[in-house]
Amino acid sequence: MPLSTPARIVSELASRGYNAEPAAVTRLAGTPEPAAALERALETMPDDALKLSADHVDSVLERSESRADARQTAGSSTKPETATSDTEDPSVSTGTTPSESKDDVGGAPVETKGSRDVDRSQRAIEVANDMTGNSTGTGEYSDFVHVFRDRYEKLASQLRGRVNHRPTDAIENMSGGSEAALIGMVSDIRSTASGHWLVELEDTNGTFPCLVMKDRPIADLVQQLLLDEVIAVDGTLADDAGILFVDSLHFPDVPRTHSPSTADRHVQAALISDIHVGSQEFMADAWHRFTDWLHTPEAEHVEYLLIAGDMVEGVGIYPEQDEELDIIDIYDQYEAFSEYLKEVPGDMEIRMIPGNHDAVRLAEPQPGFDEELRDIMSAHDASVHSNPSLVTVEGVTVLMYHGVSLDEVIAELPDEEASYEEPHKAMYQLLKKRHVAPQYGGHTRLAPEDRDYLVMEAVPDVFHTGHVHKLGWGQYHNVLALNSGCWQAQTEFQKSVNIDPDSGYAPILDLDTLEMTVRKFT
Ligand code: D5M
Ligand code: FE
Ligand code: ZN
Repeated sequence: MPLSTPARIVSELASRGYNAEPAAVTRLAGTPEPAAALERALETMPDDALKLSADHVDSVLERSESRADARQTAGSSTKPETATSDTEDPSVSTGTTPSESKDDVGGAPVETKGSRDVDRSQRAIEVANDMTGNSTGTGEYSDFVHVFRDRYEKLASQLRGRVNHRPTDAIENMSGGSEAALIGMVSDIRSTASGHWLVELEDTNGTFPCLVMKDRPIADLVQQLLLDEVIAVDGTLADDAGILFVDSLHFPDVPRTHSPSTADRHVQAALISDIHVGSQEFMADAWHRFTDWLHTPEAEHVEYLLIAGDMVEGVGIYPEQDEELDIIDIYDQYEAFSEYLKEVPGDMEIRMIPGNHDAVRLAEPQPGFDEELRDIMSAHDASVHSNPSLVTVEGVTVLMYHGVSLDEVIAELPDEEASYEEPHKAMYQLLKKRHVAPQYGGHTRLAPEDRDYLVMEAVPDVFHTGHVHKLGWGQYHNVLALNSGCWQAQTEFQKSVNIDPDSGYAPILDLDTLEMTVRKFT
């Protein structure tokens, strides 16, 4: 049996009575000859090991790599493709640690301003999924039913090709012991007295209980589940057909074949967020250095500025926030923000979305600002779209989302899947679930609209978030996930919970190659 896919590897291991860490499976799937690698891994597995670990697979692959190297007489070494997908290091040029080019243009002479030589006629920008001005929801129960149904339909259509599913009510009438698959929204996750997982799935016809045995490799996938996300499962019905024993579990996910689009010319975009003007911790000096740099010839290809929310500090966002306010009136904060925006070269195209500190409703999707605020910020002619929005810049589709759900993903999932230190990994989870804020009822508030604007219907080329004030980026199935840091120094709250923000960085994206560099302005 060719072991080309992780699912096959998992079932091969299971048929021989082995468990494996998911990362071990992805490593094996990424080798040129997974079947041989699997054999070697099992042969050399320590007798007392209960589970095939990624480390063990790595050691096996390294041994075969050094053998391959020894055989090689010349040429570059052929590093086996051990790392794949979820655990992959970013393939962007600069790796996970930003290549910090310390800015040296602080106090750049004013005459550098206007030195940019740009041809605006080549620009192209399109926006989709912007619900500003189209809010229809009234928050009635029926609206929630409607929006969840839309979520289900959209995500189920992405899963349909992968399982031969039946609606829950049809499964109830199937005979015991038969194979069955269903697609549903996760409505409950519980562990049973014996440590197995009971996952209840809901579709438009009803709910059905699904049991994931604790000793199956897919049990690890249960740790990655969030309530209200849509998944597919495949398995065997119990004798009384009252429960499904799950053999495989599928996420809507981004296809590995996704091939990102790029711009036709050398042009760049700065992707930032969380400016927090109005806070005592807003780093005005770093901002001045950034905008001064934008006026230099070195930055002449940076023609776009995308801001993923929290333009101002806002008022009444968190308890005792007012003690750290520099500007106490929300409109004054936007007036000040508008002044800071004017420092950005006038020829740059600016697109922004609101965040949880901005003066729009908190529930997502958040519409772009109202007329009054747009008016205040009109000096630079910046456009505001809803949170989230799909902004396509010269062919490159950037999904802009502020990122409030990241707090929840980080709180709920195991550290290796999502942490504040590696915020991009939490973003991978959202890409896998094809939804920017799957779990309803926690931090993330949801405003029901006529459809679920938070579903990722299209696969973006770049996923841009902020909110957690940490800088991190990486590639997930060829999608560049970037969380862009902030322009606010550590607040009292962050001090109290040990959050060390990444402040004053500007990630710069080459739209023609999708390579990223990060510039530091502190
Ligand atoms: O969020 C910045 C980050 O800090 C984000 O991860 C939430 C967290 N944060 C900040 N202040 C608080 C309080 N008071 N309670 C809980 N979590 C908090 P931002 O949206 O910029 O405030
Ligand atoms: Fe913020
Ligand atoms: Zn925020």
